[in-house]
Amino acid sequence: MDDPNYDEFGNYIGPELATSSEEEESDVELEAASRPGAAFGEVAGSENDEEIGSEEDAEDTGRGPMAMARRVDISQTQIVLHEDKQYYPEAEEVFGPGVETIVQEEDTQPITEPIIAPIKVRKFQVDEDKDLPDTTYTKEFLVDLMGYPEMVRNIAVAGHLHHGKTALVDVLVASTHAWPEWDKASPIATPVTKIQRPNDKAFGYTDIHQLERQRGVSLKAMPISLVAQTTKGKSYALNILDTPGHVNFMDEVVASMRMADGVVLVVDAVEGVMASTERVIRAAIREGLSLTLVVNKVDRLIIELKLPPTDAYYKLKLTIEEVNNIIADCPLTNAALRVSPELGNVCFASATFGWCFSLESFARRYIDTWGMPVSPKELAKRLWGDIYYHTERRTFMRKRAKGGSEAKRSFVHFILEPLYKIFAQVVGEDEPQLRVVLESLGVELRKSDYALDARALLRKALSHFFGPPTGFLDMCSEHIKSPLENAVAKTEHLYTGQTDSATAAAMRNCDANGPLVVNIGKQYPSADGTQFYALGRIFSGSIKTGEKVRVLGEGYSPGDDEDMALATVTNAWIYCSRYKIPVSGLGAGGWVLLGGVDGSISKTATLTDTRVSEEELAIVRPLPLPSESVIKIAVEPVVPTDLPKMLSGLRKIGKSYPLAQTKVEESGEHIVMGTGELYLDCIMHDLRCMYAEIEIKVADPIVAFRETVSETSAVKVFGDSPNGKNRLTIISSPLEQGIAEDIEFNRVQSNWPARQMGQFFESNYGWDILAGRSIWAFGPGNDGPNILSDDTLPDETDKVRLRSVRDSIKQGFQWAAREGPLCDEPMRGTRFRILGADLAETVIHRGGGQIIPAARRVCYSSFLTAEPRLMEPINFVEIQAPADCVSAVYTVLGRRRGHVTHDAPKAGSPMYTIRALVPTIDSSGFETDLRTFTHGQAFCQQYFDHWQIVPGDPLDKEIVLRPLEPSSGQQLARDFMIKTRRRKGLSDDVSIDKYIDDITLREVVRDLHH
Ligand SMILES: Nc1nc2c(ncn2[C@@H]2O[C@H](COP(=O)(O)OP(=O)(O)O)[C@@H](O)[C@H]2O)c(=O)[nH]1
Ligand SMILES: [Mg+2]
Repeated sequence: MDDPNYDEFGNYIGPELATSSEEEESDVELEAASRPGAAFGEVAGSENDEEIGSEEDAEDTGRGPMAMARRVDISQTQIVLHEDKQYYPEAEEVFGPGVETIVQEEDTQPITEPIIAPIKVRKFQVDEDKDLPDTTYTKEFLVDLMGYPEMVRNIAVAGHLHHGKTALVDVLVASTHAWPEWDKASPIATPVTKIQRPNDKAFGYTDIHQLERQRGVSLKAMPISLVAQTTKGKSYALNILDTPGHVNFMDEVVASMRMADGVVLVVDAVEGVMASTERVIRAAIREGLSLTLVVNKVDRLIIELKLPPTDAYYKLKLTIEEVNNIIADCPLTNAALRVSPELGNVCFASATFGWCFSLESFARRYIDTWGMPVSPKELAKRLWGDIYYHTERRTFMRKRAKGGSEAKRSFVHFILEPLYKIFAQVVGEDEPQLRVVLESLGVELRKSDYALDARALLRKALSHFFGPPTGFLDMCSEHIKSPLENAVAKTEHLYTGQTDSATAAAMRNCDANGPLVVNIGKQYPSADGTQFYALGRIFSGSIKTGEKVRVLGEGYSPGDDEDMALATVTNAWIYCSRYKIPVSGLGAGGWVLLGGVDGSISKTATLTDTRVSEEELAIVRPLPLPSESVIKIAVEPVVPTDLPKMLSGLRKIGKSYPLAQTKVEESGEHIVMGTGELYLDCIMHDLRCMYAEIEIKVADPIVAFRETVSETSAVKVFGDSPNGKNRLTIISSPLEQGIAEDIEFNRVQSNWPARQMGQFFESNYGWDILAGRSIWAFGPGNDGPNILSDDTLPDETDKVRLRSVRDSIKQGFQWAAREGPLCDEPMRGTRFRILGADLAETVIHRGGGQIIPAARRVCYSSFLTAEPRLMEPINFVEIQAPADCVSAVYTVLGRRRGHVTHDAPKAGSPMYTIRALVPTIDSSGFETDLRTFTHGQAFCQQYFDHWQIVPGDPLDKEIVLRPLEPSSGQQLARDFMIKTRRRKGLSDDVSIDKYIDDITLREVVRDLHH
């Protein structure tokens, strides 16, 4: 600080500097000189007053004369008004006419956003909406036929994965729809032909979703309606839902069965009955539907396994018997239900070769060709079972004649041998001989057909030989009830309203003039994924476009009309997967696709019209979907501001996937729950590409847990209400095995009268009759697998007072059961018994605000004193593998805490079937692992089976968990609990003090866990 002009702080203290006006002047000068305009003497003039000023300044400084001279040089000397002056050319002059120019301010738009966005093609499905395809019937005929419920059949085609359901539907479509290259029209179909089915022309008419096409597997239940004829030439309108076979998509099957009157079960002749087949049978019987069977892929017995005809018969018979065994095993079966070819409810098919026949339709061919003097029914009866045909005597016999090789089993003689011959001839003979043979069978092919490769030629020859699948129609028309016949059963099974109301009566009569009741069972997105349409079954009345309807959601009940909305039906169609036939209205019995009503629907809904009076309003039961969504993933948008988009996407996912559930965890995580890896994968695809169109982060999959107790509470636990005037004593104990399932499957219901409840528990579980009668509630919800009962003694407790707070205690219990104390997961299989209640005298002191939290806390504390345990979901796994891979399968299972329950060769096939149980938490990636270990030779299907207690005490503080090391054995429970708590943002350990006030009691509980 030597400079005398500045003080020690660096402030200027020297003499005064030049004045501020001088400063300004010099600044302006500089500016004027540096601007190019100024140098050119401002031909273009100046932009504002200040600049005019600067020009004058410039003149003053002596550069003026030159500038003046230039200005004079300009030829345009006429005066142009300031506002008319054109300084710059217009965009049009530069770029020519017809070019749009956009002026953008710099830096106001993110660089990631294009100024002109490219046109997006939003198309996720194949459709032919432009013009309806040609069909063998007129569309009007189909619509007319829908008006006669007795001529309609509503069918769900179901079965195991890849057993040929879609291919079977293709056969029906191919016989009624114009065949021309279906798939050429669709832009997203091209990859399929490469991946799948290179030479046989099975298209997957009902597989329209982008993912279905790419992966060659059905993921959604897709409907198609068509008209087809029986062997006798009678026309029926078929509404068919082609369901997915993958176990993860059981929800779609259940939703389809809800809409249908009967199930066509498709079983692969080689693989036989598999895990999904069994589940389908059980679900169909639970829903009370008729069951018919199609044994598909019969060609594999001939071509792949090369079984001799007699053995092929045994294999087919075995498959049918397997189905019958499961039917017989189902609890609700009426003993009469059996599938067998001679009864007419079994068809044989080879969908890729385009045929499907029943015994009767085959018999008719014989009769028509050779003019046999019997009725097809009579002949058909003799074509199955231990009936033999003596070729020389030409008679049917019950027993094979001794030593006579002339007598052959009739099925083998009349059906299998000719079939084998056609296969052999087509594959083995040259064109001239083959032509003779085929023409003798009435099959005339074009010359070009003979040039096709063997498979294609076989398909042509066989589909010509068998003709349209009339046998299938016979089966459906005879063995599946029409909506009219089934209306009573369906109404009783599903309708929650008064059975004696006019609405219920109309539903039972399938009355097209009655009040409107439509059950929306599924929703379908439009091809661009922006809207949803609702597919429903019309129980009674007629739906018309333009009509106003009430939409009752699943949450609707007569006392609670929050879940009710009004909507107008904007469109009605008959839905055929790839195209929609618009209709102005449709009557009871059939299915209809509606536009404009889906706004308030999340999963299913009931539509009624205003003619149904307020008192009669009731819903059709929601889908009976058991708690199968046990795998969870947490999702989060990469860009946090995209959250609203993701939320609206998640809402759409909920509509499109019947079992998908989404919820927000306390920590703010968005959780999506699904049944398995494929299911969640499809959800994420749809969410990312179709519905939200944003990038989404996904956390590793985790599973849901349940909390339960393993002992009776060690002490009688009591708890006081916040005001200290009420004291509740509750103890908890585990429920007997099976009760939780009974409650969940509604085999016992909370609204039953006490007497019935008592009887149920007495006869099924040996409870004291009073214990059953004193049950107050199930929870959480009305069918939660926990029980609250009142076991107080009248001479100890004031029962009247206790009854007055019953609802509050129930609420406290429900709350506790929904969010257990271990890690906020629901409780399961726990019984809470109220042993004592010391309640305040005045009503005001025992209000909900006092009792609910008290009840909840006592539930928790009694729970914690009863050796609480964690339960985890266990998957059932079915693995198909060749014999030499079996040991590898064991290895993979062993690494994932799995154990084998069944291991046996599959009769009549080279494969082994291994069934095992694997904890769901260890099941992610199992399939990939299995494939790697067996070089892709093993296939597995897995689904949630049951809940099982995790070994170890979750509250044992002595267990030390080491980070990054897998826990095992008795440590697991604690490991799972702590990790779940951390994820949910809870404190690391369960604090017992939070739930128990009494200090001595706390000590007791602490001791318990040491
Ligand atoms: N050999 C043979 N293969 C078939 C037959 N029907 C279907 N397939 C094949 O089985 C696979 C699965 O068929 P798909 O209809 O998609 O099965 P879905 O899962 O039941 O719908 C496809 O590759 C079909 O080509 C059949 O009758 N014979
Ligand atoms: Mg399919």
